[in-house]
Amino acid sequence: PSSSPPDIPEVILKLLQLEPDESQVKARILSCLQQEQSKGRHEKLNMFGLMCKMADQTLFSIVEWARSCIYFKELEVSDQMILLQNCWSELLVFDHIYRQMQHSKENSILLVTGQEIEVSAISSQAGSTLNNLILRAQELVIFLHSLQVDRQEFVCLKFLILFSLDEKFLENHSLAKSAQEKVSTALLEYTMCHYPHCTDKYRSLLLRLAEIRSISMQAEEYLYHKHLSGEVPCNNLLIEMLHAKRA
Ligand code: DR9
Repeated sequence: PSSSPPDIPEVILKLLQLEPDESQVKARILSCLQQEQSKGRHEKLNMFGLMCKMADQTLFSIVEWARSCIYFKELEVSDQMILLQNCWSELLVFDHIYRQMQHSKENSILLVTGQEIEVSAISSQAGSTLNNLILRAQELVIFLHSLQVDRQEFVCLKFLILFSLDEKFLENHSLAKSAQEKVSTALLEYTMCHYPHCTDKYRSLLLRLAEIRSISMQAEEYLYHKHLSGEVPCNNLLIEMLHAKRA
């Protein structure tokens, strides 16, 4: 019937199904952080250390999502590693940004744990690099809000970030290439069909990926600096990923 909403491409429906349940992720990470806090007194983490653990656990969830992801799960583990090493920090930044879009408050940020932090509190406690990072992310959130990015588009962008590396760096060129093409085409189709008044939405969305990349590079630099000054707790997946990239 003409009143039913236009179809969503099959591949986007598959990606939507693979989305982890935010409340489950939140519960898992909260209990993980609580365990951390109940350890012996001298092992207790400060605020920064806890935030690192939180980001670390968020990254575990992202890796788990990727491993279940269409196309990605068909790759050899070696290709999977190459893709994840390329984009892990972008996926973290993107996850942060999408959470802020749902939170929809300009003056505070929402953490995966459900904790809300006032931007003014960050301005007073954080140094210039971290402040700048948070502000750049907030600006991107405002822009994406104005573009009215929806969940369908969000899952496509996340997938395109995962496959953003040139296929020449992978064993399985053809799979990576067809994965990129399939989802780009679906995203283009979807935006044209559902936002016909917003003619350039597809291009505007893809152009923002460069800003996410740039924010994630600055975040890696910040984290590496914190690591060198001994502030990041040990056994940290974030630091392992940083080293893998630099190796
Ligand atoms: C590598 C890619 C990682 C991207 C991770 C994106 C998800 C991170 C989610 C949220 C970030 C939470 C920020 C909370 C701020 C808590 C309150 C605060 O301001 O604490 C200050 C404290 C120390 O600040 P500082 O490092 O600037 O040092 C100040 C100096 O001592 C005096 O000049 O900062 C923190 O506790 C920050 C914890 C962040 C740990 C997470 C590691 C992730 C790495 C980079 C985060 C960049 C955020 C990017 C946002 C898009």
